[in-house]
Amino acid sequence: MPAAQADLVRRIGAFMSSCGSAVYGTRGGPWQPVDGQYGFTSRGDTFYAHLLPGYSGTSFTTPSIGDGQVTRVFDVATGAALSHSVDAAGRVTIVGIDRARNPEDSVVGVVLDRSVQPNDIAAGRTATADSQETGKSNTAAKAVDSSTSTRWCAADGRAGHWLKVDLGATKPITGVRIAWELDAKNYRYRVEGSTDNATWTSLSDRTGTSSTRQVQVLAFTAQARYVRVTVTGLPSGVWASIRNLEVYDRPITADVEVFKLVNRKSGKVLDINGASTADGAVAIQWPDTGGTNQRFTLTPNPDGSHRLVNARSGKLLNSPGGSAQGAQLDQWSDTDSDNQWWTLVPSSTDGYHRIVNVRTGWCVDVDSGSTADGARIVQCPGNGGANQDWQLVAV
Ligand SMILES: [Ca+2]
Repeated sequence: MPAAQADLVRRIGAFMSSCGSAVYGTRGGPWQPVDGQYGFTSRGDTFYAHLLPGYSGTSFTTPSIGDGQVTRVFDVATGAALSHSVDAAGRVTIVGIDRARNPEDSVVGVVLDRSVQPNDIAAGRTATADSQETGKSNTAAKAVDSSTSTRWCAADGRAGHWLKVDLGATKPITGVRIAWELDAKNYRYRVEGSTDNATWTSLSDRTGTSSTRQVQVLAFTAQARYVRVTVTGLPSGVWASIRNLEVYDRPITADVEVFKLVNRKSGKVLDINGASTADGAVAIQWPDTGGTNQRFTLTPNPDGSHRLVNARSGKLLNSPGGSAQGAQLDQWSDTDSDNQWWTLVPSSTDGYHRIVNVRTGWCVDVDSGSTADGARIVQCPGNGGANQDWQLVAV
């Protein structure tokens, strides 16, 4: 159980007698909690949404459950059924939640028609690669054998090599988990999908990542039979080598990396002002305090752009709808709109990116190149300035 989930559980007292089934024998997930607002646990075919005092209201919408179907939604304390609806993206909205009975943790149970925790649908399938280190038996098949003690490795240390798995049929897929051979190395890569092994669609572009995590989880939505990982960049002396390539057909435990966004000009980080959780709270720069209002996860979109999700509020970095050049950026609830989608474009300075809005094409910019605490984060056309260069630092 992740630390944030464990902390949530520790805060729970008397309610255990009525809601213990939502904690005992469960695991954290399938999604990341949002600080002080809500978290999730799951067991078997049921997941539990825990609404905390920092979350207001009697309705709640979950992240997407993929192609799972809801069979029942209930108040865990009473067992009473709750009304719900599921939108086209698979998000479940539950209404009429009793927040008064257990205000420290109001728990809702959602039963699916299948187990909540997904299976790795690449396991045991046919894997191939353009190159493999056969002399050491580091073949492509070793990447889909469900063992992290074995691995695929290319036959030389060059970039450009790829690994591909055939899932046997076209399926809805929701993400991959890649375990690289080595920890603390910056593997750069691209994940693509295909239904015919001929035409490929980008599912996640990590060609500019600065992450050095050994295990990386990428979430997306696609239909694919073939999934291919192409290694596009390697540190000196490191070879393209994957211990496991796992593919999922349902939402996966969002063991997603958390980043801070460091400005090249000021050295300060992108911050949601006042650690607010409200829609419309503005973005500023501030010295790194380690606060979760300065931390973001990146949720990939099908077009290769990302949503930047604030770790404190769960809301998205947002170009206010219809706003002009120079307008200040803010956070807003996810509206599934491209003014909340951002493309990471490698900067001319190695290790930095411009963060470009999909709707406007304007960049995330520290107003007037200020280095002051509290300077506004605005949107401006790209000009190559250091105040538009951001380093994504995994924390
Ligand atoms: Ca393996």
